[in-house]
Amino acid sequence: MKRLLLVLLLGTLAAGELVAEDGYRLWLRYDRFLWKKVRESFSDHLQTVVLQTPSGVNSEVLAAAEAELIRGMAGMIHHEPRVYVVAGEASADLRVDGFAVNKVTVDGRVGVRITANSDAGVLYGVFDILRRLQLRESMADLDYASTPKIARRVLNHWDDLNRFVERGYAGFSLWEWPYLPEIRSPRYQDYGRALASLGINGSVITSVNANALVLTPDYLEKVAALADEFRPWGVRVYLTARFSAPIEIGGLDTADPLDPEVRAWWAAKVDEIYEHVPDFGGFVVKANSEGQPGPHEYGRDHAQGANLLAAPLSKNGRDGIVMWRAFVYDFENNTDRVKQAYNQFVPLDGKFADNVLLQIKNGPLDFMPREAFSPLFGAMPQTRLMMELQITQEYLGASNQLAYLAPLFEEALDQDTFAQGEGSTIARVTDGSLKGHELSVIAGVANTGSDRNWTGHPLAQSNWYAFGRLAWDHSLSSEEIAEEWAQLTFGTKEPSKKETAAHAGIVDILMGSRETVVNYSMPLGLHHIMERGHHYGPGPWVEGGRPDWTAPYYHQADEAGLGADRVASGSNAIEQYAPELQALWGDLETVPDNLLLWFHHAPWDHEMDSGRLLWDELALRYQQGVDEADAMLARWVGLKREIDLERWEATRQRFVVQAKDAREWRDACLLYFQQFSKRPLPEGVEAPAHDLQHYIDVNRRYFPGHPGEY
Ligand code: BDP
Repeated sequence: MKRLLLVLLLGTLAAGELVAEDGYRLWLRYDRFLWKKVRESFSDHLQTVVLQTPSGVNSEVLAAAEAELIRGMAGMIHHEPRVYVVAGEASADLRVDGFAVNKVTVDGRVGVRITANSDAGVLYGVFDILRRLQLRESMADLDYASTPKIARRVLNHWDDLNRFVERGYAGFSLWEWPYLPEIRSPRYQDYGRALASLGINGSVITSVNANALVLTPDYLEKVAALADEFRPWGVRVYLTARFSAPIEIGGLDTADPLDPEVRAWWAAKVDEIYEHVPDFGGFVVKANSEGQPGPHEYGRDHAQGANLLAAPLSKNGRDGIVMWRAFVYDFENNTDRVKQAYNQFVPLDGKFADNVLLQIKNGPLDFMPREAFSPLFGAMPQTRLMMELQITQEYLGASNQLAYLAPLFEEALDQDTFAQGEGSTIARVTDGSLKGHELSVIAGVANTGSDRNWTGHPLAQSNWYAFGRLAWDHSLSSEEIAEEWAQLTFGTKEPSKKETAAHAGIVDILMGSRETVVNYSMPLGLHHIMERGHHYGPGPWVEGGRPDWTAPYYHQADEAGLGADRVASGSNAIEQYAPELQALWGDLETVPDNLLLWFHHAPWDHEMDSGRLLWDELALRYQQGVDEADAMLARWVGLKREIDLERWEATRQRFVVQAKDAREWRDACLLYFQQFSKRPLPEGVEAPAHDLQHYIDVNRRYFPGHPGEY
């Protein structure tokens, strides 16, 4: 009886820990370890912490580091170490933000020393130790160093000044513009802290579809307030620059980059920004793309446009940069859209100032579930190139569906361009090591918003986390990152066997999820067959208006076959890649299944690697996607007792939606393509629930992240 009571009591305690998690704390939960003995086994090794930087002065960044250290250790092991701030150089290998950790003994007290060449480096060292502690890694013999491979690791927020977030699926913008600069949400600190915990050191706080108003004096006061909030966390603020700002807010009648008055206007504007934000990071510019103004209006090219802004950003010892976006394609151009950026930019190689980077999306089209990489990464040897990834799930189910994106990011980073022989990966292009550039940048389009849990889907936090971890170290594997994240985000006070199994379950679910979305939405290299506008759900029939915003432009379905012809018989986009890749991808026999329909218009009876015909394979992939979505839901349901109720239920509901959406994709796409293939569904594929018209008639009207119709 006594034993039973004890079991019941322990059971209640354990269950109690599982309640009341709303996701706000992200991966920084710092819950106290349950057993005193375990706590002591850690605190014994952490009696002292020495923070060593060149200044040795307790700056606001070091104060944040120290406070975090205390918060984490007091939280987890109920112990406050003695903290010393001392002066001293670290090794040059650690560059600006890296840190080294080793054991020390001060006055007979054992502990650790974190050394870095900057205060931010120490801050990152603190977060690293706290992560290890959360993961219950031994603190006994710490002796390691970590240096980010990429110098600037930035989030891009597509946030408008009215707090609408373009392609945002987690509420409104975090920036409460109307209340700034005086009233400052406590969330700004939590945001900065989350970024610092990942080593993200920059935030572009305004949308690429820029509003010049943010550069007016009133708004610069507000920008300065946000910069002040983020500074203790080592996060610098960047803005988007609207190219026509000299006209819109400057009273000039031109924005011509070669006009002296325009140059003087930008120079004065940049001075004014630095008066407000002395560590301002620089600008992102979307020019001459999707209706945004740019240098082409004045017969000037992208380099002339970028250099106009680059000049004042590098004046007076400033280290501001311009991230000039390569996401450009013309309204009046009938060249295959995926070829256009390369055609526009390659002739400009060598013409950009040293503080300009070309910001290139991973693929040449637009953040599809899978794309071939942008050929620009293998071109332009004399230009600094950076990669832009999309963390928000514009084309992968918004925050209703799970698509753990680390495998996508990893695929993009590991892709070999062959620009300078084998091993010229995009990771090495982006981190500058291929061409020996010190200035390197990576950007991720944020998935954060005002939702209590930051990202809408509770598991979408993993994508923010994964971007940050890969930006710091692109050699980490997506699986390692998933394991860390699952433990940090769902671990309880005392990991049990059951809990470890639950985490393994979460990791499995995460790891398969991106490919699942590919399977039920755009398998085998299909792309851009989603609904118009909000981009959620199937739309292979979308026609009318600009051809390059329709679906048939990309899938080219006809009675002969399916897929975009991008070899010599078609647009020949393949010629923009290295010969090694042309040989591999240009041949219908050697192209991998997952890029088949990206490069080829393949006959319906084309024989696939599996031995099946294209049509059958396509149908079975769609079915596989549905089966996998069902399996994710079932697996998640099975984890109920191991996960706190709030996050479990919020996630479960989304998996139900995902399984339903997967069916809609499968049925809609197969019915649509069947009009061309005129073949029956192979065995194993469920019959569609409705006719094609039913799916065409679906009208979601309003969907988050897109203005929509009411
Ligand atoms: C597309 C989005 C659009 C963005 C554009 C961009 O649909 O909202 O403005 O990219 O990156 O993916 O500029």
